[in-house]
Amino acid sequence: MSVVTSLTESQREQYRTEGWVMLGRIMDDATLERMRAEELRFRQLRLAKDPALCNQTIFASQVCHMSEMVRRFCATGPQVELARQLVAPDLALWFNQFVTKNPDGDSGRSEFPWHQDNGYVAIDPPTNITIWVALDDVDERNGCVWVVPRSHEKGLLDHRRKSEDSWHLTLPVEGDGQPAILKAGEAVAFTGLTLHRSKLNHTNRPRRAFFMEYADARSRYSRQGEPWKPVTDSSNTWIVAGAAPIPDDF
Ligand SMILES: O=C(O)CCC(=O)C(=O)O
Repeated sequence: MSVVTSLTESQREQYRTEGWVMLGRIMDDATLERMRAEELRFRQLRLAKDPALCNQTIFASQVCHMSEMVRRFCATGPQVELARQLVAPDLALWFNQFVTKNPDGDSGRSEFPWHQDNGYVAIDPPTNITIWVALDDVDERNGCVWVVPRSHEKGLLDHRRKSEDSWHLTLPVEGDGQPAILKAGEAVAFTGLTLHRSKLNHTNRPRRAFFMEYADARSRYSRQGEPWKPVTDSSNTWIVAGAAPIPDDF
């Protein structure tokens, strides 16, 4: 099955007005298999260090430094052109992460509560996009992502720690939102201000996913009230389309 190479006008319109859109298939079978192999490599390392993670969510962040395959996909996959159409011609890959939601076994630990991505690290202007790719078929049973359509219109909301012993930031949200049900290789895109979450994995198999965040190469970031810095200052940022502004002290 072929991958998507451009967006329809109605997809662009939905992204603008609702703050999220289903992109369709962005990984072909061969890419999907290679991404799954990379996910397994990182997961096994984590589990070897901490076997208790077997019924929790395992995160492997900023893996472009550790995998040529992942770096090439983030920099040249079909989603780059889609993100360029939705964000800006000068585009930076800003964040990338495998998220593996292991079966819960009723621990309830694998929930990722409601948040905006910019609630963790704010981007200004907030035109950044997250492209979340399913590495397995996902639905309500195994912990798909849920989004709140039009929530991006509210701007950046106040996030608080979920509890004293949790690093999760969250906020009260009314209603259930809308599940993003995807086949493996398909992706959902949402803005940095779109409320989203994922619930528990009630199946007996891990739910594997990979996501990428892209931002306008001219935007700035601030982590939890720290001073603003250009996104290009981060060693995790890669320019994937166009060019970055050249700093004064170049
Ligand atoms: O993959 C998931 O379950 C949700 C992850 C997420 O929303 C995030 O890392 O911001």
